Order: sequence, then structure tokens, then C-alpha cells
Amino acid sequence: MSDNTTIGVGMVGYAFMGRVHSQAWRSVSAFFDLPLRPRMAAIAGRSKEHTEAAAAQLGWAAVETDWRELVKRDDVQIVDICTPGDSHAEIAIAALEAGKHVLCEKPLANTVAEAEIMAAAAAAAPGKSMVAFNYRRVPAIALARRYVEEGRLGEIRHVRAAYLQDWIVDPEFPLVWRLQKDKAGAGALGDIGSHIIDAAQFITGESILGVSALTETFIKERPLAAASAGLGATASSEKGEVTVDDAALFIGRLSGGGLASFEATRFAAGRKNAMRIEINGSLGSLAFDFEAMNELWFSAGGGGFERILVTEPDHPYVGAWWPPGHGLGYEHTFTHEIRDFLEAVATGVDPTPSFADGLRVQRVLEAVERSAAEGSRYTTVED
Ligand code: SOE
Repeated sequence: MSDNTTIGVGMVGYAFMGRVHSQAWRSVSAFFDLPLRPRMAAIAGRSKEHTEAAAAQLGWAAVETDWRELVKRDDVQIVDICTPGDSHAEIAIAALEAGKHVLCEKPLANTVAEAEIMAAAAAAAPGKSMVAFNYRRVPAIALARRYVEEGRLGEIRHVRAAYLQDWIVDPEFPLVWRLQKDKAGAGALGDIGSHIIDAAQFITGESILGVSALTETFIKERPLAAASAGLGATASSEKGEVTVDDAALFIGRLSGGGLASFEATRFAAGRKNAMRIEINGSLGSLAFDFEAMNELWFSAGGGGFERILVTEPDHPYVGAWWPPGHGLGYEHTFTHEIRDFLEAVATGVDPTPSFADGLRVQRVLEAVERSAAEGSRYTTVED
């Protein structure tokens, strides 16, 4: 049960995203002064043994082996969905219909049709809902948004975004769920391309109107996974087909008249988590690379770029943490996301990115896939 100061959270899933969300639920009220403190009431997973081990390690009070039971619990008011995309719609809709608030991992769904139903369910439900595009909560990215809002860039001419990883460069790396269309919906495009689509639209405040795209699956067959944890896995002797893209490149038109380019790949050898975005406006430019996430580069036109160390107390989220120069990491972006979600739940404001925003990203993903399938013709993002 919740009183006026605490709220019960139930989480579905306990792998990479479950671990990082747990860290955020555990620490958020130690650093941010919030109207509501989360109580980590229950965690759900299919295997009793593994879910109990995860609960003990991550700090959850109770265990369910069926997410439906978790959604029904009276001590759960927020449902946090950290599962692969194929179960997002079913869990989110059940939770919203049960009157819960819902935080759902990205991308919102595996298809536009699912995302539409989720957005409609969210609009009709009393609970709050948000999709977990955590990079919006990197202080440097939130600062970039602030610069654009303050007019420091002028009119946006270009967005140049790339998300580069290399964890599947080895053709013997196993066929984990992220490489299976029925589980993940799409490959690099959905998993990491969705982040740069969201970041581009968030920072500029504009929408992507249409795209022209190329996608490729370089390694068509891989060993099946014997076991996996986080982004690591061990191989079995049997092989299976890779059913998603390994890389996606596309160009697009922005609603303000600018042109954008995007690249999402897991084949950029040496790049671990290089989520990069550069924005050029009529008055100035911004550049960011997640591999140096405490920095934002700004140019007011003349004299090249200046480096802003985003560790000052007046920078977004930073004041809650360490003295200037001490820096934040990947996990803090989730703490910020959960901070904003709790604040929205407590104050009754609709949090962003909403399920409608998630649907918008899904429509861009779908346009990219359609354009690539049709031979990269310019493809309008459907409304
Ligand atoms: C794997 O590519 C992954 O963990 C993504 O699923 C996350 O969304 C991204 O933040 C880091 O990389």
C-alpha cells in the first residue's frame, strides 16, 4: 500500500535494463528531494530461481514468476517494464488498465500497430506513462536542448547523428534476442537508432518528416545462444538466421526545414557506445559524444568549438550530485529519468517522452524500414 510519501514499484525483467533501473530506483531519493519515495515492492521474471537471485541482489522485496500477478498487486502502483519489445504492449496495456503508472523501456514497441494501441491506452488511462529514452537525461543533452530553446543556435540547418557500437562484430557472437525480429522488432535501427531519432527530435524540438534509408545484415547466420547476460553471451553448436538489420543509415527532412543524417550500427569496430549528435544552426552549433558524456561542445559561429564541462551545479540534474569536475556516468541518466517520472506522478503532470512520443519514433523506424525495402525512396513518416 502507498501512503502519501511512498509509492510501490514493480519491475518486470532483471537483465541489463532491469539492473540499471534497479540502481536508479534504489538511489533516486538519496540524491533528489522528491515528493514521493519509491518502494521496490516486487520484481517479476519467468524463472523462480533467477528472479529470486535478482531480487536479493538488486533490492526487491518480493518475487513473482508471472508479470500478471505483479500487475495485480496492491503494493505496486508503478510498473516498470524492462523486457524485450515483444512483451511491452501486453504488459503496458494490462498495467494501465489496472490503474497503474507505467515506465516502459525503449523502443516503445516492435511495430507501429502495437505502439498505436499503447498510446491510445495511455491517453485513456488515469495512470501516467513514459517511455525510457534515457539519453534525454544526460545532463549535456538536456543542456543542448536548453541552448536550442534559448535560441543560441538559430534556425536548425543540420542534424548529424550516429550511434556506433561493436559488440557483434565477431561473426561467432551468438544470436541473442536483440538479433531476432520476433523479440526485438528491429536490429541496430530499433535498439540504438531509436535513441538518436528521439535525441534529435528532443534537442531540436522538431519532427522528422520523411526519410531515405539503407539497411544491411552483414552476418546472416550466427550460433544460437547457450546463455546470455547483459550484452554478453555464450554460443551453442547450432546456428540460426539473423532476422534484423545489423546497420541502418538514413537521411531525413526536419519539420523546421533542415536536413538530417543518421547512422546506427553495431559494426563500428572500436566504438563501444559512441552515441553522437552534432547540430548546426544559423547562429551556432552543438556537438556531443556519449563516450565523453560530461562534455558538450558549442560554437557561436566564429572561432571553432568551445568545450563545456557539464558538471556545474546549474547544469541540468548535476546539482544533486558531486562537486564541479567530478562527472557522472551511464547509470545516472536512469536515475534522472526516474526522478522526472516520480515528480510527474506526484504532481499530476504528464511526463515526457510520452507513449505518443514513443509512437512518433516508431513511425520513423517504420518509414526507414519501408524506404530501405523499396530501394531507399524518400518515404514520408505517416501520421
Ligand atoms: C544495446 O545496444 C544497448 O544496451 C541498448 O539496448 C541501450 O538502449 C543503449 O543505451 C546501450 O546499448
